[in-house]
Amino acid sequence: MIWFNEISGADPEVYASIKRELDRQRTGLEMIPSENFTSVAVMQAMGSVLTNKYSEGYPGKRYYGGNQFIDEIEKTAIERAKKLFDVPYVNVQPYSGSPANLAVYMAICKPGDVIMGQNLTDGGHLTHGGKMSVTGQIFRSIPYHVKPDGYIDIEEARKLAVENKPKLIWVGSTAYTREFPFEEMAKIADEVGAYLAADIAHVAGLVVGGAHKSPVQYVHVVTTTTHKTLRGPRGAIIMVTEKGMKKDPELPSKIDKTIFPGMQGGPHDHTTAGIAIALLEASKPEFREYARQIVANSRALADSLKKNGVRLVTGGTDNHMILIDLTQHGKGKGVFVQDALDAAGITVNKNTIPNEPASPFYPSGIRLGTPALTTRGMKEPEMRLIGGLIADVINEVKGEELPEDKDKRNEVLKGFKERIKDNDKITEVRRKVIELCDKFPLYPGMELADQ
Ligand code: DSN
Repeated sequence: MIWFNEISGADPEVYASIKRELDRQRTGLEMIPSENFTSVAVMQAMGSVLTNKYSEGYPGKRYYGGNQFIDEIEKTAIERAKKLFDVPYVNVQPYSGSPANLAVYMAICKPGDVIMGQNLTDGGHLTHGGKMSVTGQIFRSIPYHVKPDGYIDIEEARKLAVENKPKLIWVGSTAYTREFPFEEMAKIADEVGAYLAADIAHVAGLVVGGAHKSPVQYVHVVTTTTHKTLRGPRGAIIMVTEKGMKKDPELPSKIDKTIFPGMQGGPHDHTTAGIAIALLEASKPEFREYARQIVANSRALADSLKKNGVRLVTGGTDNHMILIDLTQHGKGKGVFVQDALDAAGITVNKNTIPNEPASPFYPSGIRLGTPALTTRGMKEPEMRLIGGLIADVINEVKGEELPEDKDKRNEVLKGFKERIKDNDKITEVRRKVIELCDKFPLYPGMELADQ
């Protein structure tokens, strides 16, 4: 069956790009830990007539007419999320993770209030009070850090909380490879009377699949994106727990009002349908097996990298993610390794590491993970092979140096990108990557038209 054939006729230029992107996804190893491959059912919901509708408001309370079927879909998504995460209140309308988190702030805090979150270069997310984010500008952000071993410094977090009396504390982050300490952070939040919000965007699929502890009994609010380990469309959910309801019974209505009319207009109903489908998929026994395999793959990959001489932050992983520390080869090497892996068809992202010796733009780490490869059906033997390939690429480029001078730096990086494409080792790894990908076809029935 020819897919997206209408686009081919209507806009050959965009069609050609979609085709090239599908080919890139099929012939490469997608290892950005926040990415995944949705089911075709989720994708079809995203391309359905639901994209045509406006439905400001909530089920039964819409501003526009014609929303009877949109109401059905949104109620289904809400009920499924309540059941799957075991929470009494859910809002499925946030456009994505950043607006979801901002809505939590606006429902709970006033500008100038003290908030706490994991420091950005220690793995925290921009929206947890990062200085470049409005959340670090509207609120007085006190970041907590990780210890030299890479684990969250609970003692420091407690001390900072006692000293600064935050209104809101975030637990959960974007580049942390160990279980989130929900229970320990709850003790701190309860001690100082703060709200505790868990951002489980990265591990939501592991939580519902039983492969990561759930935050629900410990925190007041939970946010998550829906497109990472949860494997749905790009969107987000905000939840209030029983503990949150007890702290403030008005919290659900405050969050609803903050999302609409406070921050957003009409919800993206096609996304809501995709979220509903993804939640149904995530409630199946196969999804539990998927979640278990993501972590098993991550551990196998971590072991293989270590055996091949690669150093990891915290020395390993409890979840879907691994953070490579490249500082044994010098500082700021992440950009070279990312570009070389890209040329070999292995997609990862450069990332800061705790105590980053370089800069967030030219960091010294690589963040990678296994959710998308696990969706493709890869298991431990493939992870062992991939660990070796990544180590080969790192060894090939570890001697590259980043000049201090900005202009020289751009020139060197441009030259490197060109040069690395023809490197024999990279070409050999690229060939092996294609061979491996051929054994695990992605969207096998999805043919695109010749142009
Ligand atoms: N961009 C997401 C990630 O990659 O973790 C977070 O916003």
